[in-house]
Amino acid sequence: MERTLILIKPNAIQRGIMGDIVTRFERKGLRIAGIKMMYLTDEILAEHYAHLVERPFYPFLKASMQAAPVVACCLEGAEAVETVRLMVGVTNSRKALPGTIRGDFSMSGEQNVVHASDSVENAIIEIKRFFKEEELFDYESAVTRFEYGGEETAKFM
Ligand code: IDP
Ligand code: MG
Repeated sequence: MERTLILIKPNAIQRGIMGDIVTRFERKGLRIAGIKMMYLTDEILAEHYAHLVERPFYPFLKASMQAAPVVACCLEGAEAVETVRLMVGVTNSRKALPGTIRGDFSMSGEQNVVHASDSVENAIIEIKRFFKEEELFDYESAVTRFEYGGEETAKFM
């Protein structure tokens, strides 16, 4: 099954909506393979946002990502990367559709509550960046057969 990486950002931790965000993914039927709280170092942030380090807003982004711990979460499900990106919504929360996490919980393009991997290749890299092998759990979900149809089980599991 496909895995993706979520970071619940410091702004969400401060605002006390961490549980609401985790609940959305649980309700959707994504299995939590790993979850932990951590501070982001300069090094891990520069690696994670390598595509943005030269941008003028990077110092603001860096400060906002180090203002409190983040909660890193590895989610698993059929086509999890694409599904989670759809649930999260577009980068600028003001443009994110109602019903998405950013659309429902944020007014900001920077303080946009959550990070989600943007491709299957990046998800693999990002999961390795934030989790050790022993921090990811392969337990059996008791309700998988009620969450997916037979055809999907054959295709994705
Ligand atoms: P994404 O989080 O939707 O994948 P990216 O372009 O990868 O968007 O940007 C990473 C993060 O950098 C965003 O979630 C947001 O917090 C911040 N960011 C992106 N563009 C801007 C901007 O133009 N101004 C301020 N912050 C930005
Ligand atoms: Mg991104």
